[in-house]
Amino acid sequence: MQKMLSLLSRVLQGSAQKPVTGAAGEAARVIVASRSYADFATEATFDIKKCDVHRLEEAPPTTAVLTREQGLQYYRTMQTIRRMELKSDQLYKQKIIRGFCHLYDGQEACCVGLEASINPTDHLITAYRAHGYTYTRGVSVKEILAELTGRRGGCAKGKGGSMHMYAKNFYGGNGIVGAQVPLGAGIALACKYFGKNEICLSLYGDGAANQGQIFETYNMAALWKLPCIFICENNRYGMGTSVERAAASTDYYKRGDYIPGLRVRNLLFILHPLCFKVQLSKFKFFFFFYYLFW
Ligand SMILES: Cc1ncc(C[n+]2csc(CCOP(=O)(O)OP(=O)(O)O)c2C)c(N)n1
Ligand SMILES: [Mg+2]
Repeated sequence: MQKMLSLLSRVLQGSAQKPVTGAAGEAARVIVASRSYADFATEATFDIKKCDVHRLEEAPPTTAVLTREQGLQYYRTMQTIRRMELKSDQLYKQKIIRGFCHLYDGQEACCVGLEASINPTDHLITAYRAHGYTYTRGVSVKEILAELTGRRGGCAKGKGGSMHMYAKNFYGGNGIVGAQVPLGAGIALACKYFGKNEICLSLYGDGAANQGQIFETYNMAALWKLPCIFICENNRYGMGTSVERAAASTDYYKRGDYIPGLRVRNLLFILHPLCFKVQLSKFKFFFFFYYLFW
């Protein structure tokens, strides 16, 4: 990856300059090739689009500082997931992956940002588009691909496939749309019951957001003050039906009513762990995020 980045930077440098031929050109190429990471800035500040809030007094900060290490780590993780998903796509079409194969390409920033914002001891449960979270929760690409191709070395011994992957503090991979949301509240209840200072992230798609069990869960989570964060990953479609055709209100971040909510439009925000950490320590309970992907 480092080689790739330095190559990219060389390419960009080269294309920004006029082509130089002969000995001068050769010297220029040597100079460009000798650029190293040390030449780059150690951190960068990003502007973040203001988030819409519901029942929150203040919105998260509108700027974020990202160090080079953070940036490279996030980029590398997102690239790995993208490549893994594109390969899986190909393997599925070649019928080497059989059964289901629900890809996560395009939504990588979500799982990478969320993982950067929580502790490994925190808990996470998601719907059936689980490959990205399986990776960010610590399972190797090899084990994920082995699982997808039904091999013994897979993270569920090859018996779970695309929808049923698990890892430490990661509860899948759930094929029944919406069913993981109450399960997530149950995990949060266990955290509270055992007096652990941990939280559970409970993810679902826009296609699940109109289900009754989700509203029952909001109610119980708010009533019992569970350390649960509900996250609606809105990619605007559920089985090809657009959110406008499926939902009377697409303001998913307000759905919890008594639960504070936040609408996140800028994916760079997700790539900034500090924003989340500040927010988490401040509000802790019933956080409700909303992501958009376009
Ligand atoms: C209870 C239930 N009903 C229907 C389905 C069939 N189904 C599979 S995926 C899907 C749409 C899910 O959309 P969304 O939650 O937005 O997830 P996305 O595919 O966009 O990630 C449906 C209805 C199911 N798996 N479970
Ligand atoms: Mg969707």
